[in-house]
Amino acid sequence: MCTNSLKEDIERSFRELCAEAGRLGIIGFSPLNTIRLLPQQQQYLQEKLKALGPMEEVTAISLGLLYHEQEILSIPATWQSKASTDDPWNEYALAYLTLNRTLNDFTSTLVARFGGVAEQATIEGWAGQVKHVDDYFPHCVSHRAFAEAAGLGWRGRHGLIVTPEAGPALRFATIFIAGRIPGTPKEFIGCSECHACLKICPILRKAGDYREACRQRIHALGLKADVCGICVRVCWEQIRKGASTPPAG
Ligand code: B12
Repeated sequence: MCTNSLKEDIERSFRELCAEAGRLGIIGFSPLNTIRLLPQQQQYLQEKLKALGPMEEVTAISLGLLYHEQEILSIPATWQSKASTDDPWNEYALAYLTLNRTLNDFTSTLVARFGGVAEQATIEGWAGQVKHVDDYFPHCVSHRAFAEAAGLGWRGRHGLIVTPEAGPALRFATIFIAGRIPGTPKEFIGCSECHACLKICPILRKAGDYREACRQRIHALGLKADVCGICVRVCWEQIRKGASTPPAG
C-alpha cells in the first residue's frame, strides 16, 4: 500500500473511532528519527519497537482525544489546595479515566488493522507505587514529544502540548508503524504574552523542576483519579478567547 493511501486509511479509521466514541480527535504523523528523547526513553522505545525493523524507518502516529467542555468546566478556575469529598472536580477525574480507556481501545483497534506497536495513554494502576516522578520515565515514552513533532501543537509554559483545537484539554496516545509516513508541519504562534498557567499555579511558578511537586500535589488532592488540571483549564479558556492567536490584519 502506498504511504498516502495508508495515511488516509489510518486517518479515516481514527475519525470513525472518534465518531463512535462521541468525541473529537486529532491525529498527526512524524518520522521517528527526527525526535529527540531522554536516553532512558530512547532505550525503552528501542526495546519496544524491535520487531518493527530499523528505527529510522518507523513512523510515530500521535492520537489526541479531546475532553468535552463541561468536563473542563468542572475543574476549579481558581487555585485550590484541597478537594472536598464528592467534589464536582471529580467529573474531570472520571473523564480522564474514560479518555485513557478510549484511547487504549483505539490504539488496539488501529494496531490490529494496520500493524505496529502501541504506547498506551498512561500506565494505569501503577501511580500508587511511584515514589518520585523520575520513576515513570524508564517505563514509558513521552507522548508530548510525538505530538509536538507531528505538528499537533506547541509546548506551553506549563510543559503540556497546546493545540489550536482544544488548548491542552486533550489526552494523547501513540502508535508506531513500520514505514515512513510524512507529517504535515504547521506553524504556531505559541503562548505569546500569555502567562495564565504560571499566574494560577504556584508550583509552575517556582524556579526549578515543578514535576515532583506537581506529582505530590496531585496525589494529595485525592480525587477519583490522579489529576489536577487547573493549568489545563486556564489555558483552555485563553485559547478559546484567542489569546494565543495572531491579531487580525
Ligand atoms: C510522568 C507524567 C507526569 C508527571 C510529570 C510530568 C512531566 N512534565 O514529565 C506528573 C505526575 C507531574 C504529571 C502531571 C500532569 N500530567 Co502527566 N504525564 C506523565 C507521563 C506518564 C510521562 C511524561 C514523560 O515521559 N515525561 C518525560 C519528559 C522529560 O518528557 P518531555 O518533557 O515530553 O520531553 C521529551 C523531549 O522533549 C525530550 N527531552 C526533554 N529533555 C531532554 C533532554 C535531553 C538531553 C534529550 C536528549 C531529550 C530531551 O525527551 C523527552 C521524552 O523522552 C505522560 C504520559 C506519556 N507516556 O507521555 C503524562 C502526560 C504528559 N500528562 C498529561 C497531563 C494532562 C498531566 C496533568 C495536567 C494531570 C491531569 N491530567 O490533570 C499534569 C500537568 C503537569 C504539567 N504541567 O506538565 C498529558 C499531557 C497532555 C498534553 N496536552 O500535553 C500526558 C501526555 C498524558 C496523556 N496520555 O495525554 N504527569
